[in-house]
Amino acid sequence: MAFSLPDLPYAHDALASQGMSAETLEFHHDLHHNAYVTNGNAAIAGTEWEDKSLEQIIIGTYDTSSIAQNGIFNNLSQLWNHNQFWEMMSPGQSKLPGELEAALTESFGSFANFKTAFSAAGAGQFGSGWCWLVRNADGSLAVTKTENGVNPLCFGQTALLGCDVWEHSYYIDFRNKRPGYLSNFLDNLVNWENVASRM
Ligand code: MN3
Repeated sequence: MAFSLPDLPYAHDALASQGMSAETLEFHHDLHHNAYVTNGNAAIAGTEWEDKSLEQIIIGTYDTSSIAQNGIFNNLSQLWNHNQFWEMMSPGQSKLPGELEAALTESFGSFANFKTAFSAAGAGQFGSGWCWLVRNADGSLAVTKTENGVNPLCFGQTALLGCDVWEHSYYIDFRNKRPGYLSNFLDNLVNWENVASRM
């Protein structure tokens, strides 16, 4: 079964007043995300992975011995990552649910400390990748960063929040200012109710 490109959960210009332009979403969703769909489907055609779920393919093809990974993993992990990413943002200011604020305060000392740690992870990822808020198998929360398309599924973690720090995610709106993109993401774009729903 071939994978398909999900529609954005909002209009292309819905986040423009919050720092993510229609042009960014046209490139990022319609071109970059779509390329992962096309290339991922081509990579699994005729292989043992053809009828597997996205999650099974990601976990099954992740190579712990290689930073470069392989074409199946790279494209389909990025497909999954972007499927999550659009859902993790929302038009309009999102309210931080009390249960999530309490969990973040317990794990990081305060909501502000969590944001500092998350931004530092994203800014500190050398080259392309992602930063994450994850829930570990033991229930604890952590901030992590991963290279290229690697994601929390590879480590048995649940992705609560992820931010794409590939240049294609911020170069149109923030040029080379990745830290500014990250702080804007946390302050204006995150759908905190979606994050809480993943707990
Ligand atoms: Mn991307």
